[in-house]
Amino acid sequence: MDDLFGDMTAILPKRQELAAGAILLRGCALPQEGVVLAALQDIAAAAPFRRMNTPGGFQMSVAMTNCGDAGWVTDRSGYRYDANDPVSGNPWPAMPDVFRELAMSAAREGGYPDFVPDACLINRYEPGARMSLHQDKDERDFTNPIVSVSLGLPATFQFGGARRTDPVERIVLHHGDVVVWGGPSRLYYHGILTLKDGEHAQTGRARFNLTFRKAL
Ligand code: MD3
Ligand code: FE
Repeated sequence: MDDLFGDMTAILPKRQELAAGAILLRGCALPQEGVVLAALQDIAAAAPFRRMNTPGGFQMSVAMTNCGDAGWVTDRSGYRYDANDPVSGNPWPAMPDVFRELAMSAAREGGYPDFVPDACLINRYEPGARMSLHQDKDERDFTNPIVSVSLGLPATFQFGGARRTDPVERIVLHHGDVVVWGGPSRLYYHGILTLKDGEHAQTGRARFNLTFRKAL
């Protein structure tokens, strides 16, 4: 029995609590990397990555697309979730089963067995791209966690607390890492430092981040 338990712990992903309610599952997405990246290509063919404009009139350095029942968009009029891609006017591509299953299994692992995402925001970082410190507050119900999946080049993730002025910590997120952001951490300020140049075997000169949300 001891041996069996020893073997099981060897295949279980390492988990680490980054902040109150934020669980890092290192390498959790690695078994699905191939199917996830293939599904991502199909989504990007139907709803190409684009650099959106902020209400303040800046163009984001991160390129984005979405899948699911709703997609996060920003333009001069503000931030919102929309059922349709504003570029094509078509509904966002459906969320692939492998995406939903990955997010739900990570959420369950993180203590959220009832999480069912309806939206997946997909970020593409090329070298030089960054995301400044912000909160995610455009969803209806903050009791639902957000599940984030990192793919490709590593990036330094920065997270603070519930106030913009709270001290920040940094952690490098690698290909296959998954973080479940629930509890108090759901409303913590966070961002991504400028992506360094590099080459990743699966994604080339890019990092992709999928964030699964219950938006509606
Ligand atoms: C903590 N994305 O899309 S993922 C975002 O790597 C976003 O692209 C970053 O911030 C990225 O909004 C960070 C980790 C993450 C995502 C959502 C969070 C951390 C979070 C929501 C609340 C608290
Ligand atoms: Fe965010």
